[in-house]
Amino acid sequence: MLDQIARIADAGAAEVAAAATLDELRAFETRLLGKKSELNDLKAKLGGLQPDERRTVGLAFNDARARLEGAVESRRAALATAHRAARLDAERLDLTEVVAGRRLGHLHLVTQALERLEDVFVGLGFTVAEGPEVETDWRNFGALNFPPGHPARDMYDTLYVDYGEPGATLLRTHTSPVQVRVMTSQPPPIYSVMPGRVFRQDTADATHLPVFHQIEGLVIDRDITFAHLAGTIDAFTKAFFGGGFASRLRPSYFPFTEPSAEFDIIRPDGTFLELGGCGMVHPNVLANCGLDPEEWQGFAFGFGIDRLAITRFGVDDMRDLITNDVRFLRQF
Ligand code: FA5
Repeated sequence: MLDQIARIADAGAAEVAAAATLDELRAFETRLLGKKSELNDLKAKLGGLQPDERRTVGLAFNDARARLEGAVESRRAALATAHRAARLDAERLDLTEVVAGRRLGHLHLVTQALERLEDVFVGLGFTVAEGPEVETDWRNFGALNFPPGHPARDMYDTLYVDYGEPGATLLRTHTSPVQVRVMTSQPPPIYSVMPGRVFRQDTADATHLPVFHQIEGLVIDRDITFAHLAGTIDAFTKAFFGGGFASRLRPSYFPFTEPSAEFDIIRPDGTFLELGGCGMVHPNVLANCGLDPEEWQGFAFGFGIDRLAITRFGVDDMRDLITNDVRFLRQF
């Protein structure tokens, strides 16, 4: 009987290892380990053996069963992995595939603008940092010198997230909370840009989207002045748009910068486009982030990437960026 059990186990294990599909494996499993299996038939004969013999054969029987079960499990895992890999391969969609000499896909124009912005700022000596899209009220507003109830909060039509205390968690309305993350996680000097997606309850129109992109810049070092800010914005404008473009700053107000300015780019034909806000980092913000305003100064800026992308690519209506019309997207 022992020989018979060993033979069943050897033959069964070989069969299982050769199973070509999951269905075939399931059939082998039923035949080898199911109620009507050869092993089960043998088991029924155990009762007729002497007690000593019964123990030895019983152990051999259990070993054979365990061996076959192990073989089935490992073959099942191998077939499942292969099946998954084959499926992924079959479903793979190559967006860069070239059909009849033309690419099928390419980066969205906002992504193209974002990557180019990062390149320009890395070329100017900045590092790139990122933060999450769901933020605390503290980083989005509080640390940036917007106390609760401050009227400047109304400028940002905020979308709150139902998490924790009411009003404590939100979808970030600008990339400025990443400034707070950077200042509280690394010592100055800091020269960073922070691109990302931001959210406001704005109605979509030709120049607004409810979900759009900004890039934030932050410099914290000793003896930083407004002249460094103006020089950086101008260097950026020329590097990004070309030598024929210039920049200009107009007085403005943000709670987290003092003084604050809006900055415009001036096109070679003399027309201008408002791009974003900037200013010297407010001493309260430095203190909120654990930095001594007597020792460290800095500037920050933040501007809209979607607005910059439509200008650069000559698009009239910002809503075209999100309608996913391939006839539009193909042009860029
Ligand atoms: C801010 O968001 C400030 N955090 C900018 C800043 C950073 C100031 C650092 C000082 C220091 P504002 O709300 O103005 O500011 O938005 C900045 C830019 O984002 C705008 O100039 C515009 O280019 C873009 N923007 C704002 N709202 C929208 C929108 N709904 N759709 C597309 N772009 C938008």
